[in-house]
Amino acid sequence: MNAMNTLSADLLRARIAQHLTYTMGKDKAHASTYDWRMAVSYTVRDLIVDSWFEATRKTYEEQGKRVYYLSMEFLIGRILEDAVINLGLHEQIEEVLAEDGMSLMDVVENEPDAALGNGGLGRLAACFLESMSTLGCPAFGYGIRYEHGLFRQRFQGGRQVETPEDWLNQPHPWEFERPEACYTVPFKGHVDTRDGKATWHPAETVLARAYDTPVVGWQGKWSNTLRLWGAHPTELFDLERFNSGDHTAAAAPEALARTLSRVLYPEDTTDSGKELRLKQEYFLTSAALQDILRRFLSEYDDLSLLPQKVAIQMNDTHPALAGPELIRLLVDVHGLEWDRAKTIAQGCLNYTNHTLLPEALEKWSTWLMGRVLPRHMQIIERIDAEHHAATDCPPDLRIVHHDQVHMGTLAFVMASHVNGVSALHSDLMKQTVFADLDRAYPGRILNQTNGVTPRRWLKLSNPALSQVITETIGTGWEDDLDRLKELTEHDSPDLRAALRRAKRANKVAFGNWVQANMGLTLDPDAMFDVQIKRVHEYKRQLLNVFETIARWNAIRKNPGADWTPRVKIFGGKAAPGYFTAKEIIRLINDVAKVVNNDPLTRHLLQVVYPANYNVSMAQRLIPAADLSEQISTAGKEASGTGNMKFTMNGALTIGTLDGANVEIREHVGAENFFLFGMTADEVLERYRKPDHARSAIMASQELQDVLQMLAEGRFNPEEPTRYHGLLDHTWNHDPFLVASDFSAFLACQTKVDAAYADTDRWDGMVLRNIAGSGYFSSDRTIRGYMEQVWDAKSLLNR
Ligand code: TH1
Repeated sequence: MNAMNTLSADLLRARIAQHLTYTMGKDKAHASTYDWRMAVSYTVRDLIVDSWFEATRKTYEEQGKRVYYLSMEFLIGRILEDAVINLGLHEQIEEVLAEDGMSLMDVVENEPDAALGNGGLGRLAACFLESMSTLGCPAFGYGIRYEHGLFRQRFQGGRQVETPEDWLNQPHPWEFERPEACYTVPFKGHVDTRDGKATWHPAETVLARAYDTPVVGWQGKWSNTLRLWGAHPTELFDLERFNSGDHTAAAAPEALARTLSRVLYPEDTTDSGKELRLKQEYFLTSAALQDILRRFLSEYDDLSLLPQKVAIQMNDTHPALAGPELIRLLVDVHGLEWDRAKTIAQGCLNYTNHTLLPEALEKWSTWLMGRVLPRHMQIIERIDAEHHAATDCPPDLRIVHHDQVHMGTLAFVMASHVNGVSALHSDLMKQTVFADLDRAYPGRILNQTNGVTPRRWLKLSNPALSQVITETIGTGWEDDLDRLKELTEHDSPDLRAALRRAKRANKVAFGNWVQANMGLTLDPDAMFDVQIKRVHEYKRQLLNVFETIARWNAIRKNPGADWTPRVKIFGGKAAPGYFTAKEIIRLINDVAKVVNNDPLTRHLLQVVYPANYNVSMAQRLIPAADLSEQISTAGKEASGTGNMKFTMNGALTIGTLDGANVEIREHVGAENFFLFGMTADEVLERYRKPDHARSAIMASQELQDVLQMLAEGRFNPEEPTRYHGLLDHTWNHDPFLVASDFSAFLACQTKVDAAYADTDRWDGMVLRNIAGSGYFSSDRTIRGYMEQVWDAKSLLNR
């Protein structure tokens, strides 16, 4: 039973009033939404603290193994609403606020999103933290407290414009600053070696200070900690320089240090190779490992026990310096022998790979690594020499070759377990990029298919559907999502109608939001066809916008035909330096402008692209979606996690056999999934045809028409040549096979139209998608990691 349910509205009322008066210094007559939000946040936070202490106490008492999730990104979004849902306080707080004319929704929406991540990888880390708390797995998330999260996106004349994000510009009620948890992180300088002992004399140092946020699990039974590191100067301020009048120079050390935790790098799935990024990665890794060792040594004195008590997960290669750093701390600081230190480090470390795209595999020049981290460069060379000696690997399998340090190889060699994020992706790891390493270290690669937390992505974001589910199968599905299977046993016209009503209510709500924010009126009975994700060529938003243009052409040719009305909805940001992705954004906006103003078609086709897609927008949009576009080139999307959220929320998928789509299709049934396009094998085959793009274009009149319209500047008469570069790219390169999959995509979309027009058939498919989505709960994923990767035990109910 949820302990918090016994909390009376009286108690909450008193505590909120207390915080409003004494923490915020406001009386009700003058309190703003912000003041109320802070008062409610402090009240809810207070309720989490007890379970947080209790979890720490239990972990010490049971001497449990702790899991440390190291990630450069945690895309958590809003915190208050999540805590309120997990504590089951929604109704009570709603009631209390209503007495003062406030709504919980307004209060919740006053909170800025914590956007400390780019996309799937960062959001996965946030879902994992929540699931680890729900499951009572003792864990810490370690990340960076970026002052500025992912940039804000605006459209100016259809073009993406980036402005800084500013979430810390106001007090952040969820964090506890820990001035005592503070570590020195060294950089640069030189290494002296005497009698075989290395001493690093760094030229720069920065302080890493901890900021803790409690992460509460479902029903408040357990809370873990997200510990984010902020960078501070080791010497505050040069008073001598200040007194002599050089005020700017006096503040230089402070400015230098702060840049380390100033901004999140906005590259998703690409590698930028900048010195500041390397320093950020080391800053996180070193602070985390010093903290882990300090905590371990406060409880145990034998460092050989470390692998029994500590599991460290490297979220992609970004924290892959954890290998060399742990060896450095064990050898240089704690005086262990090299062999023993390396064995201990390997026993603690694990590595998750999230992409096989060559441009995303991190590499650092030996020159940069040697300059920024001279001691680590030595350690990496020795790990590499031993790896070479043990496996007799060819030169390109070495960690260091062609004057570059290959972080994927380093992470692989230093890990106990290496995992991919979907069944297909893990297989491809073994067959392609990591084939030789898999042979050299057999059994190291395993699979853990991603998942998402059903608390945020169903219970919180889709109350209408959640209510239908609870009315049908009872409560308890929230932390046992396989129970959604029971929905099929209750299949009936009534249940299908209830699902339909819930979806329609969500579509109306989203339509109202679009109306208020963009001035567009949407038809809630049209099919809401949604593609939301980072804009990247491999995700093929271009394929979707080409289909949109072809659809517009087809409707105009025969406006009286029996069309299924559609609203095509796009959302997503492009990396600021990614030229082609930004061109695609502009094209979508240009097409939207023309199509939405066509009186002949606008009741049948609308294109909507709200700016600044983020976690909160996803929470509005996914519950309102009928169709989920998961159309990446097969073999390129490691998993996808948005695809899982849509399935859970009763949207049907049109998708390729890529990433986790493969498993979604298996779980919901092939007949309830719109499959199209080449398989990963066929993609490889197709790339071997030198004229793959041109021959595919010549085979499709519809595609030729689309390209011809772009050539003529049909959507941008003010500058008709605008998309000539994109056209040339499509005709002559088409690196992600948009043309080769176009006809199959068009044909499949026709099937989607027919299915949507048959309401009862569609509703039956929706039911089977929701019922089959239980596997994609991140609770299942975390159980997999606990059993197969971390060997960690739940401490709940012990
Ligand atoms: C994403 C993958 O592209 C996606 O398929 C997967 O579902 C998600 O990770 C979670 O596993 C990645 N995001 C990044 C971000 C960076 C570098 C590589 C990847 S892969 C910065």
